[in-house]
Amino acid sequence: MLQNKKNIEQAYALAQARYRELGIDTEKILDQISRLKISLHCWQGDDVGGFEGNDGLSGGGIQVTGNYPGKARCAGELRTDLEKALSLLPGKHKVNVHAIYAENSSTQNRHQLDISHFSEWISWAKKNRLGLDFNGSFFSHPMAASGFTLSSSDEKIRRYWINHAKACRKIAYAMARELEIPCICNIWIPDGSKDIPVDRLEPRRRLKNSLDEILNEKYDAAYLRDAVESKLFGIGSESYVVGSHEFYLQYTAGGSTMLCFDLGHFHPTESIADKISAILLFRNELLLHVSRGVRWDSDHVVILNDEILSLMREINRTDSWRKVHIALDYFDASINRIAAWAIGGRATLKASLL
Ligand code: RNT
Ligand code: ZN
Repeated sequence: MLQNKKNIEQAYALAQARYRELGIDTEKILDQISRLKISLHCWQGDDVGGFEGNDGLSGGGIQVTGNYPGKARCAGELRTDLEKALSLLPGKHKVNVHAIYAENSSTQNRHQLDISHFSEWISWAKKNRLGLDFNGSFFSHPMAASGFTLSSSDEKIRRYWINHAKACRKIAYAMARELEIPCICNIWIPDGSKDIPVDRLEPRRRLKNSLDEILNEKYDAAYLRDAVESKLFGIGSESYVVGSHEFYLQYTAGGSTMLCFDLGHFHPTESIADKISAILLFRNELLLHVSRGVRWDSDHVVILNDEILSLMREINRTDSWRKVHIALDYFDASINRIAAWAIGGRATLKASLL
């Protein structure tokens, strides 16, 4: 162990000298990187199941493959698993919680969630000096069975999800107040159709109206930051996605709601790295869901590949470390779930360092 440490230190000293010749101060960069916060997604630990007492993910165009032993069975277990994963990631980070990870809530009353259902998460975050981010859960629910939520033509369903989204923003704001660390509240909805729809316009109009109503409730932006996440297609929404890239690009233009780019949510040959400068020329912030799509939006564990390297390079070259929020979003249940967190987190940090 000691010898190993000595070897690492010697190798570092050599590298440091070589970098110095190129005018790069490695100590300064290590210091910068130690202050970088990534948001670790709680849902990798239990395959996006949550604790509402159902069997987990159904519908919504997201899928988890695998059945590796050791899936977290309750929030307490999930948090200790997260602690283990975080112990393998240098730095102080954030944890990204989904609404389905509520505790002590009567099953699936997502429109009635409040901060009391997340008090354990908050005190845990406080104890571990972590920030929290938050997400509405618009899937795996009877009210989402039709495949439409905020854009539903059924007013009862649309209203239910509007109330859910409002509750989520309130919770996210309270989390930020409690922790004194801003909380990003992200909205991703699965709405779309498998086959060619007759009407592409009205669902988008309803989504716009829903978002207007949800985001109209004003909170101090020093605490609550809102984000909306687009998608190209999902399983079951191949022909039409209501919340497409163009929709959200237009929806957020000129406003304070930020865009969320998930690396799996574009055409496989599209570069998210190339989008950074185009977006940040017009706005101050961007949320990334760092993921790895293999052939489709498969949500594989992030590894240190060209895509992630070019992404980080672009953040660096545009000097946007303070503007781009980095969150992880993948779910692989075919390998140890804690390893999946650690591998993806470390790859992301390593890419940033490089
Ligand atoms: C789905 C989106 C979304 C989810 C999480 C669970 O395609 O990427 O961000 O992965 O909210
Ligand atoms: Zn995502």
